[in-house]
Amino acid sequence: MSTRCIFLLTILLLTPPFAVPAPAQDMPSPKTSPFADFESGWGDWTTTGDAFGSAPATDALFPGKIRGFDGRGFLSTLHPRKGNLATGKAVSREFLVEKPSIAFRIGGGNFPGQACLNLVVDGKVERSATGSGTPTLSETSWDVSSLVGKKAHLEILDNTVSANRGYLLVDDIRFTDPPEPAREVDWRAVNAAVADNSLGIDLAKDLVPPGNIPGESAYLPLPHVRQERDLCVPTSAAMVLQYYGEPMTPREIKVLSRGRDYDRNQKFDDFSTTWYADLLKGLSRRGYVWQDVAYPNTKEGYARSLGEIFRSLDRKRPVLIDTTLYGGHTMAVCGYSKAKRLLIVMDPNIPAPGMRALAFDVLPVIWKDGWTNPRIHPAVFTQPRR
Ligand SMILES: [Ca+2]
Ligand SMILES: [Ca+2]
Repeated sequence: MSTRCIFLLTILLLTPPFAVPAPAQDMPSPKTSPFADFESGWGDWTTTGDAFGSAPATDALFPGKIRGFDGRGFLSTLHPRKGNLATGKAVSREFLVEKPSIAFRIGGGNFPGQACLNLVVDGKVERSATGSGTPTLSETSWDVSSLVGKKAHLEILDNTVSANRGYLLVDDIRFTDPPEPAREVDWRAVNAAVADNSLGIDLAKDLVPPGNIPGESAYLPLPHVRQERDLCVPTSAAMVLQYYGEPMTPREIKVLSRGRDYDRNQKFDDFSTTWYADLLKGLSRRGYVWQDVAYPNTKEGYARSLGEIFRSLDRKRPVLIDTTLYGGHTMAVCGYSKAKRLLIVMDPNIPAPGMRALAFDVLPVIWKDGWTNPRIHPAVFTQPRR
């Protein structure tokens, strides 16, 4: 079990049973004014140095590697050829601080003062933020209530040439009132409730697997594999591949996702998180064409995603979903029942038989990319080797 899992279980043990929070789409959203989304050129921003192209970056920069931005465009100081060695500065127009909070998404290196987003008032840096050492942007905000009424500008600096994530990623800067609620608190409540089985049902005890009736219900008998540390993605994939008749271990799949072939004689110590893009690229080397899909975290997006999962299961094809369980967890969907209004999933982080049932009403609360982008429902649609 990972440190993250232990941390969340500690919270669970200390916490009374939760009421289930409302799905994200029903929560009141704070009043916000978008300031910079980097969707259409640089706009009012002035850029200097060699870190910036003629327009903000898109996923085409390093396909699948950078996650957590909003829309298509985002600011990146990671250069397509010079990489970490590029440096530069982007400066916004001046604005009046009118709302008590500035929210944004930020990622990249953790180099305070060297690679950072700064709020500058009267020539002085009043607030500053960095990435946390990962290529994923996450939600952050500043309380600027003490600066309301002042003129300010933002600057995004990269003076570092470090090989260890010497770059910064920024997107979706908003002025907001009141400060946005910390989303993580809701995730923990949901994680705890799911781990407590007040949302999930232990299928082995309570539920008879439904029959395969297209459009109504399905159940695919995936073998259960227990994960090591943070290997939930390769382990979920291993369960699906075993179901398809290709026994591959999670370690083999993890190494494949790193672009290498597994060698039993080499020491294995890579228990890091696996990105879907890397998984798909690795498995494609073995002839598997799996598809990574992100549905909008809206009522319409959720309805569409459920319909597509039903169709995939009707065709005997399991689906992987990324959830906020345990702080970020992938499981394999192997069944559904419209009559009982639930999906059946194989959870690699609980003992065999490892099945959970997730109610349709609860699923959208936990089916999110909790690390980088809670606005999407991420899924991988699998299929047998071609
Ligand atoms: Ca954007
Ligand atoms: Ca740099």
